[in-house]
Amino acid sequence: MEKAILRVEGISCDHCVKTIIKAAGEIPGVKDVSVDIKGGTVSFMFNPAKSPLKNIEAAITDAGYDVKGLLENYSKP
Ligand SMILES: [Cu+2]
Repeated sequence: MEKAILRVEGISCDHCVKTIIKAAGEIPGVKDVSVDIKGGTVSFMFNPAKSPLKNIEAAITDAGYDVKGLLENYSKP
């Protein structure tokens, strides 16, 4: 598994948080999605063999949010 933290713009309320957790959480190999409203970040664990990072970024974008960059990405067994 890998851990990633994305900087995402447009997160303003609990509804946004739920939307992002649902959108990212439905992707195969993704788990432990959490959203920091104040910090504007989305963090999660994912299995890159099942779903590459770009797919997760695309799901967040499709949900209506602006992925601005990758803050952290590292292996976490
Ligand atoms: Cu909202």
